[in-house]
Amino acid sequence: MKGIILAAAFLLVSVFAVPAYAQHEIKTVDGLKVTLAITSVDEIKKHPEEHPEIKMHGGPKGTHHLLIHIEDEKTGKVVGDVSVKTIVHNPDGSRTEKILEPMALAGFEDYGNYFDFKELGDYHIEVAMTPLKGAPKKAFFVYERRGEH
Ligand SMILES: [Cu+2]
Repeated sequence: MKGIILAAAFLLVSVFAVPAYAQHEIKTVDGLKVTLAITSVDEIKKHPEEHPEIKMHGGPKGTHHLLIHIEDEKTGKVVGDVSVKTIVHNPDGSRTEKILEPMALAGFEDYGNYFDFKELGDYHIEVAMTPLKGAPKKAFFVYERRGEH
């Protein structure tokens, strides 16, 4: 799989709650537009007022907060009734599987959890999505951890 560098996002907080400091990337799969956003816990702690993540999932566990936002490709409607599981293939070859918890941010249903991305290197992230109706879908991302955040 070819890696894509997730560009640091200098966008303002947009219609959904991807934090300004998050690295993010969008993939479209089977009619769903899937956004992955990763924010370091250090950044979250520096800007707690901008980051509702600080109170999520029982507080920051791990080094990074991972958020998935799903929209219908055609209508642009937020899809909030999906079971989302993430399988992370870490740079050292180990795997981390976690259920992403629904998180209501700014009135939208997103999905997230904390992960340990301690090592520099490539994290191959499989996002397995099971909609209430319809077939399960998978989106693949590569998070290239190169520096401090
Ligand atoms: Cu969260």
